[in-house]
Amino acid sequence: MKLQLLAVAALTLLAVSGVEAQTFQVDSSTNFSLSSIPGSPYSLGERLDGELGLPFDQKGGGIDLSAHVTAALPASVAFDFDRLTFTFVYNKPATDLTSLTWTLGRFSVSEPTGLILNHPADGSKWAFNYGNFNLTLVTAYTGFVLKSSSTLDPSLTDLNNTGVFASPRFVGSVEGSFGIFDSHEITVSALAQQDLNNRDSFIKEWTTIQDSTGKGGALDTQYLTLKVSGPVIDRLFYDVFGTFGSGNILSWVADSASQTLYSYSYQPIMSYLGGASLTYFLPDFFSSSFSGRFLVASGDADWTEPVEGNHAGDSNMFTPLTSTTLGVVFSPSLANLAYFEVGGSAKPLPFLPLTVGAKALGFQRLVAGQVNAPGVLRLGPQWMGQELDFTAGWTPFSDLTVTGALGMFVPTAGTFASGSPGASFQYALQAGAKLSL
Ligand SMILES: [Ca+2]
Repeated sequence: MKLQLLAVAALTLLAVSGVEAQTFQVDSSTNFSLSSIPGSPYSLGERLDGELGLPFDQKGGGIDLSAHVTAALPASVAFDFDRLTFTFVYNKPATDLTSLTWTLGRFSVSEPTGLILNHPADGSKWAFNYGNFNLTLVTAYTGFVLKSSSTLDPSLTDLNNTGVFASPRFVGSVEGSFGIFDSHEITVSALAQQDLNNRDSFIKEWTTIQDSTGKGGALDTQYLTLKVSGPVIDRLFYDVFGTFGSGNILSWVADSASQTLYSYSYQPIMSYLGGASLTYFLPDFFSSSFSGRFLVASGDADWTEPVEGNHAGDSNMFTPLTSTTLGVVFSPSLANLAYFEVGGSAKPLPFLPLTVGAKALGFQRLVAGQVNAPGVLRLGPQWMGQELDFTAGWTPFSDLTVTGALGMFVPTAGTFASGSPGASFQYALQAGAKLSL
């Protein structure tokens, strides 16, 4: 499929070259990080991002291509397309319809929160613009993305995937957004994903002996999200959302008909994710901004493992499809978690293109039980710890940005095994440079 797309791209390139101005851009990013155990002790990476844009017309139609090559220590090299799309724009195709945009190829699939799914996939996207109302339909497949550039990790099958390609999942979404009271926006989204991994690789339902080889089950999930955002007063903006998560998950649950009194069966998922944020901009005071954010992801006290751990009844653990970075050091999955964040950023010197920021973070389990973060004990305290993060970004030239981040995490006693490295203090240091070539 990729070869065919490339052939079509090459032909179209010949056909349209000269019609509109094409764009070409290459960025080089170098990143270094150093952190205490249980993170990875150090990493050094170089990434080249290439972008090519070939417009068909002045309405926004055209070919968009972006691809990356990465080389990193500890040793790894990878290449993949992040985006390869053909976009067709039709203005006023019907009465009331301002424009219709059809995108075909590889693009990033996401949802209104950006916290549940953020992943490249191949498929098609229809965007209907009715002026004050926008409707987007997406159908896409993740199984042509290379494993090296995939962050899909909701199931044991995904985590243990040693193949060349990412876990094959079919993703479908419908999203509608409209404006009310001038500047507020309401977004409603329904997202569903179907696990297309080989059924033979799963543990068979009603198996009565617990698996010890790392196998799992099919994980199909759906997410219904309502999000509202807009201004509270001048320069103060809010954002509130709620997601209901459903689906089916293979669970090791009590079964009186089983000789072992337990067996595997698929149980329904009933979960939620909620969030709210406030951001206040003070452009006259060192170009500063201040923000607070709260996220809450449902948990399930009977889960025995961090992934596919349901042990009784429904699964109430929220199950995101891709992971989200919270703290520079500590970044548990959005499952059984209450997350608090306050911070601010400013340009301290008016004559210097330097932005500095600081954030205080707090992490709490919602219910006593399993969370999904390396090394965190299932029976540890509810309040897992707090973190302080400092960031800096400096743009000495328009095509060079230098960034730095330092994070310090103080776990509550008992969150990690007593005496283990990082049980009382963890840190991470990151430095990066991005150059547009
Ligand atoms: Ca349960």
